[in-house]
Amino acid sequence: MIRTVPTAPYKDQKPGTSGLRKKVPVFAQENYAENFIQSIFDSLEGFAGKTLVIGGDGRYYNREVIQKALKMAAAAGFGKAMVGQGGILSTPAASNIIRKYGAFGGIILSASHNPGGPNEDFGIKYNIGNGGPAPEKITEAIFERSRIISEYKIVDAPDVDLDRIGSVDLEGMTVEVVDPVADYAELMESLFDFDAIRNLISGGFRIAMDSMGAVTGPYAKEIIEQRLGAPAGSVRNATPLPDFGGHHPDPNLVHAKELYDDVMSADGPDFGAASDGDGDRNMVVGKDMFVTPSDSLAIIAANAKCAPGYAKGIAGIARSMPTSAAADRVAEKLGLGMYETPTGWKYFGNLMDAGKVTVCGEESFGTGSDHVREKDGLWAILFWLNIIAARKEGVAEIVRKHWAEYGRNYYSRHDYEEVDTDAANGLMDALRSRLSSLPGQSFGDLKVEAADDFSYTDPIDGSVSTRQGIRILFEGGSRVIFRLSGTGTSGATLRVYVERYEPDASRHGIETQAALADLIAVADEIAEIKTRTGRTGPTVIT
Ligand code: VG1
Ligand code: CO
Repeated sequence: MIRTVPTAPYKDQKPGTSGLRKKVPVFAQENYAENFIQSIFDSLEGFAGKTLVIGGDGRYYNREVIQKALKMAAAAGFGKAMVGQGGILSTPAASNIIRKYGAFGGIILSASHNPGGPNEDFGIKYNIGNGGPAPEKITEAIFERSRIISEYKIVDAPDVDLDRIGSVDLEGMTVEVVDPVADYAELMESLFDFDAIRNLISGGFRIAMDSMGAVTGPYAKEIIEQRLGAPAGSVRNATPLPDFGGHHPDPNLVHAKELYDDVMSADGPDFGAASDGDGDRNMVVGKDMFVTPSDSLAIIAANAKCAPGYAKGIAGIARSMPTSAAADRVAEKLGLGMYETPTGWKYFGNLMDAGKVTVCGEESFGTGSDHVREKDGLWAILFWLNIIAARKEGVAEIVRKHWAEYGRNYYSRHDYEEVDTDAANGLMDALRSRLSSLPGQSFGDLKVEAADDFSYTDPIDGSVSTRQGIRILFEGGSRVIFRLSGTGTSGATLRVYVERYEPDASRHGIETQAALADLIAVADEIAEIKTRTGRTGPTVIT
């Protein structure tokens, strides 16, 4: 039986870079999740009788919201819902299931790399039929709807057993509980040379994969340990936990430091990898070498033909604006199209659908391709293993040779987290007001060539996204970029992205922060970071 429940709107349900993210106590307010889910359905058309995919990263509150979403999907008229067993679907696996089974769309419950638990973060995101994050015009419509919503519909029924694989009826809608791993593992096997990777591993190459107590655990165990034959225990923190075991499931040098230290130790593994809460990010480290995500994109693109799924070559490359230009040099050399988009995976979807690009990446530990429409952590890790197996070289050798051939883009991101919101907005406004006067000015040896607030016109549908980050471009290709995060849940996070291009191979061994020191100082001088935020330094450096 369908019940119509009166509700009052919440004013703060504006989706950010990747869906709606709030603390659990905010989501647990009366009708909060229901309002947002109904606002999603009210913003869509033509889904009667069609399939909706539902799954999440297993964090605290995942199962509760899945039950709500299932009962509301049934009331809204979906014909079928496919949900991962235990409520689990990594973000790339959900994207794959939407595409493979021709679903109308999907709801992914995740706050990605943010911590989980009763007082930590939760999130809801809608993905469209191509498997990718909803474009801005849909997220805008959802937000507009959430501001005036007055009722939602839900079926009265007992909870669905999420742990038993198979189909059940939910008041006229079929709910199919599916194995979350099988389709994804099959897809990976179709793209990469598993025989070559198996040989690499049986030859003694040691892998350590840290799933950080988050969603990739079961995926990595099946693929890396079962199908590729790595010894049991190669995948660490492999059980998805509601609080990620207290970890901050963000694969970077700060939060995956244990793994990094292990790989760097004398008798440590040859290859280290980690993924985030919902499985779309990756970190790759080798002996004596941390691979920056920007370099990773460039190296994957340059070596794509090593992998059977990309043997014919790639169509083009896209990167988010703050991501380093390392990939641009590969595109130039290979004669490929190169696209620069705003931050967030949703901007890559149209380019991939139109066949303009095959691989995409972001500096925030995100890499992926048109095999799905999300970034994909394990995909990137497997791509690296495939390249290592094909080239018979280690991570450090591959990276150094890449720099020697293309030059090195020194790169670092400095985050100032939980800054006072007014101070952060004031800093950005002040920068904006100086944009026209900066070109021509010199700061030490650095002369500003151009400065703007990045704006993007989608080449496929013509949609325009403005105010996507302040860019200060210096002569010679160095740059500093300022943006405010759109995924945080308290205060504001200022991100400062710093990059310098160094063509000279004899200067490729400098420590990154030292290589960028003058740019970092200029960033502070121009944006008045210390004085405006009251911070003496960043909270996280990646
Ligand atoms: C951050 C990253 C961005 C990424 C987004 C979602 O956004 O910078 O590159 O696409 O997170 O990643 P922001 O607005 O906080 O800078 V995930 O792994 O949360 O889906
Ligand atoms: Co993520």
